[in-house]
Amino acid sequence: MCRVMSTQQVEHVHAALNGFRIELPSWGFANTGTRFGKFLQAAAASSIEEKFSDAGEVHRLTGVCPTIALHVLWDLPNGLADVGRVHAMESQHGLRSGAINPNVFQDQCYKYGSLGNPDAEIRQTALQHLLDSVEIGQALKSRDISLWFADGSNYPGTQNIRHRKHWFEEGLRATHAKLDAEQRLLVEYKPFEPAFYHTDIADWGMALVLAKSAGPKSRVLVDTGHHYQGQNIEQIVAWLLDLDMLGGFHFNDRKYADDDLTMGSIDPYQVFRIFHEILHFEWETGKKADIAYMVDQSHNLKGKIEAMIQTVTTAMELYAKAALVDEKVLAAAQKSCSLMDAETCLRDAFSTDVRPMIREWTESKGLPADPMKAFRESGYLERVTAERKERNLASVSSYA
Ligand code: RM4
Ligand code: MN
Ligand code: MN
Repeated sequence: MCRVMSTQQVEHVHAALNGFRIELPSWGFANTGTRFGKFLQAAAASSIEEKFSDAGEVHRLTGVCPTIALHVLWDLPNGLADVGRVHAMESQHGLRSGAINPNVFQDQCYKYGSLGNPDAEIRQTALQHLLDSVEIGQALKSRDISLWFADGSNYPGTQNIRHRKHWFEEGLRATHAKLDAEQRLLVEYKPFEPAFYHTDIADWGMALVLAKSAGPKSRVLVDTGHHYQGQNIEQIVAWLLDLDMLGGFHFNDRKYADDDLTMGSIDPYQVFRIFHEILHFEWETGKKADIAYMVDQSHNLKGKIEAMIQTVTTAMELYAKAALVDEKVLAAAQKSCSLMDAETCLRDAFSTDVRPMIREWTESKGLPADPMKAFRESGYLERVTAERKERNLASVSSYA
């Protein structure tokens, strides 16, 4: 049986938290909605300055999110010309730029796709944006270019799936060729939405094939919301780890589709199982898995900064629980097929209340023991609400 909460295990949790970082998405602080409309929040960030400020606040309170992922079109609409401003914000808010997310899904020209578009000129436009994004990444010294494509089709027979695959291979190879030695290309997959018949990069197998063909600095990005119901995500994680092809995560939770709910809100055991596969791999191989943990959420109803603080706290708790798994006992139980003992080993760790250990850890770092409470007492929300209210509530939002 597993024993939890020994001094050694507490130390193990603290060591795990020392190495734990999670990246916040700039777009998680902005007004976003469903396809039926947006409910506007008075305190939402509507400029990159405000997104940096909000993310800086979350990092100040939690200590584990020093980077902010940027979406090129939304955050650097002038491309490279905006890099100077971003540098200034980095030092002002004590953050660094994280993954650079190109946007080849929003402009009108991408109606029938970007890299997979049958029109060579549009493919070239998309490629140019990806190459510009690589340059932005270099200028910001950000490591990852994180690629998500909306490409696909809505009706059977309307597109040549194989041609589109070849165009993706070409485009990704050309993008990879522009990376410098420090950069990586992360390829994200998603089975549906906005395309509802076929999506060009629909699952981890397709992402893996494309990442492999693009070049050695490519890896697969797993967005936890981008799977069919019931799919075993931790098995995908285990395979990608074994292949040295797991580049990062977009964490969020869902009940039905790509719901972008806060991490662990629906199924915390799922996140725990993912972290467990990673920590078990590290224990067994003695290697540190080189994975970018990122949040990709859309907070329509929850207060955006509070949702982010809650997410970071949840991530730390689930990571700490996974660090409590007694790897040795588990490995022995797996080997002898002692099913009850193996499963109990996981469940003991998952059931442990790690909050006191995390509080100890945060206090030892000079961070607030309860970041949500500290946020509510800081007056930050009242201040930004007053500053941003007028502009936010004046923006219109409708479905049709
Ligand atoms: C997609 C995908 C991408 C994200 C966009 C906004 O569904 O998850 O990672 O950048 O949404
Ligand atoms: Mn994503
Ligand atoms: Mn998504």
